[in-house]
Amino acid sequence: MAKKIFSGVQPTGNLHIGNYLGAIKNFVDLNNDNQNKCVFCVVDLHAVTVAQDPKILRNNIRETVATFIASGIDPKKSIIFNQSQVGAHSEAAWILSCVARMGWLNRMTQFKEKAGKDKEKASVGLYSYPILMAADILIYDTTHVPVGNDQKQHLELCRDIAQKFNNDFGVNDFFKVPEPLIQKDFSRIMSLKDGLKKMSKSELSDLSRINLTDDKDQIINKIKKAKTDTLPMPSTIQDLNERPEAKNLIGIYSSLKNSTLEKTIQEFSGKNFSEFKEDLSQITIEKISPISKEIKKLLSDQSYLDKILEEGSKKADEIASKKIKKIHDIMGF
Ligand code: AQP
Repeated sequence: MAKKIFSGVQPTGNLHIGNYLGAIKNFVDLNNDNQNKCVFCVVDLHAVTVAQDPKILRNNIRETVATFIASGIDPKKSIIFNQSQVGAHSEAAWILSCVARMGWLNRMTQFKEKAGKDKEKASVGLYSYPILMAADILIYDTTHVPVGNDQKQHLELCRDIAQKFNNDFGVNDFFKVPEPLIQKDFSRIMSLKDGLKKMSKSELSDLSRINLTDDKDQIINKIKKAKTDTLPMPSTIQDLNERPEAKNLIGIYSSLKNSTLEKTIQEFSGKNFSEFKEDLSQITIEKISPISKEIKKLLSDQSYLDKILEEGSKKADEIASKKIKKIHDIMGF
C-alpha cells in the first residue's frame, strides 16, 4: 500500500548513530520504496525551543540535509526542506494548540526530562513542542511516521489531537490519524557511557555517542572506552538482563549488520569483550565512514544544499498551504 511518510530531525548538531539507526536508516528504506511519498523535514522551529546560536544553527541545518542525502535519501524522490520556510507549520500548531488539552501535555515525559528540575525557566515552546510536531505531521495527510522509540508518546498525542479536531468540527477523517513506524528492535540506542540513558546530541560528553561525522580513529577510541561490565560475553538473551551497556553494544552491532541480538550472541558467545569491541569498531567504520565522507563532501557545496532546501520548501508549501485553506474553511475563518 502507498504510504505518505513524514518525519523530522532537529538541526541541533552532533547527529549520531542513535539518530541513524533509530530513524534515518528507516527513512532511507522508505525513500527507496517507489510507492511511498516521503517528506523529510529539518525541524529548525523545534531546535529553537532551547537557545541556539544563529550562525551555528544555519550550519547545522545544512549538515542535517547533508546527512539525509549522504545516508541515501534521494532529494529527487523525497521532499527535503526546513520547517521554518513553510508558514503552515506554525499556523497549524497555533490552531491545534487550541484543540489539545493541558492535561494531555502535562503527561509528556520528554518535557519533564528536558526541562529538568527548573521547569519555570523552560521555554513555553519546549512545553508545547509536541503540538508543533502534531502540526508537522497532520498538514501533509501523513499515514506513517518513522521515529525512534523516544517519540512514541508524542505520536500518540498527535493521534489524539487529530481525532479531537475531527470530532469537534464533525469532519470525519479530515486529519488522517497517523501510524508510528518504530522498529521492533534497536529503536532506542543508549549512551556509550551509561546504558540507561538515551544516546543524545546534547549530552556534554562526546564520548557518550558516535557522531556520524566521526573518523576511524575517533570511532575506535570511543568504542574502546565504551562502558561495559566485568562479565564475559553473554551466551543467551537472558544473560543480558541487568546488563544495559552490554545489551546496547550488542544491539548496535546487530543493527549495523542487519542481524538479530540472538545471532550476535551466538557469534560471540565464549569470546571476550575486547574481541567483540574490535569487530564492533570494524562494522561501525564500514557503515559510518562512507556516510561521514559524503557529509563532508556535500558540506563543501553549500549552494547545492541551499538549493535542495529551497526547492523542497516550495514543494512542501504547495501541499501544506492547501491543507491550511481547508482548515480555515472548517473553522469559519
Ligand atoms: N538514542 C536514540 N536511539 C534511537 N533513535 C533516536 N532518535 C534520537 N535519539 C535516538 C531519533 O532520531 C530522530 C531525530 O531526533 P531529533 O533530532 O528530532 O531529536 P531527539 O529525539 O531529541 O534527539 P537527541 O539526539 O536526543 O537530541 P537532543 O539531545 O538535541 O534532544 C527521532 O526520530 C528520534 O526518535
